[in-house]
Amino acid sequence: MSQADTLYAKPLAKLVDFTFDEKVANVFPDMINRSVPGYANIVAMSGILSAEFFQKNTYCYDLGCSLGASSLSMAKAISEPSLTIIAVDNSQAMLDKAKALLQAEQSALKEASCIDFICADINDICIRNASVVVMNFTLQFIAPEKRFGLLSRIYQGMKKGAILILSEKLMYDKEEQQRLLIDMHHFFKKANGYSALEISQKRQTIENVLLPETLETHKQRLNDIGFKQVEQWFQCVNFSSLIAIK
Ligand code: GEK
Repeated sequence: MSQADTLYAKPLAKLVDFTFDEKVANVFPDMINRSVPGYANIVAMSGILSAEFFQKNTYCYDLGCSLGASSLSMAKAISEPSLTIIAVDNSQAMLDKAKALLQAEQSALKEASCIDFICADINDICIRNASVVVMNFTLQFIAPEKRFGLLSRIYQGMKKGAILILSEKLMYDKEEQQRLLIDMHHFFKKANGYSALEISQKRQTIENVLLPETLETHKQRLNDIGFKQVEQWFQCVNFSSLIAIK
């Protein structure tokens, strides 16, 4: 049901900014697995960590859920009958595809029945009574000036001892470090079958939309907001994941 990502395989007359539309939703699993080093590890670990930190009678959130991979990982890992996972995305195309994939995968349907898919901007939703908040590769698409406010609202909605799993593409202040890590990311994409044209066209369409920050910026902001402990637990090339405990 999910197709190979060939969206940038042919020369495009006009390169428009990347959006999470139906065309992207149709190829998304292939696109993210071939583009994000370590993606599968992060999704799997999101489930493992959520099972350990989940508190009874609280909610789990998956912010920028796309096709629900992280939600499903949590749903499979947390064995709690009262579990509700609130999975939010502002792309209706993504949510339609997420539901269609779950319908097709009958084996996952029962586990996924605890997932409430909500179409909304994560800047506008109320986060409450949360023991697990997962934000895998979504903050990077939020306007930088809104990031502190959004993370503060998430923090306010979390229980004591709750966790935020924050996964992001990183950038580096030092030019030579930045250049090497970008090159290494492109080597990864090339090894996964993307042509030089595909890599170049995708880079041009996404560079105004996906705005990465440094590891230090992420850690400092989470500390400033008040998280008790902030740890980087994973990095593969320039893609990383942090855990922040309230
Ligand atoms: C996964 N977490 O598979 N409000 C809600 N959703 C948003 C917003 C917003 N303001 N901005 C972007 N999105 C997923 C992968 S993809 C990462 C996350 C990527 C959504 C957007 O529609 C898309 O589905 C998702 O965030 C980012 O574990 O494609 O690199």
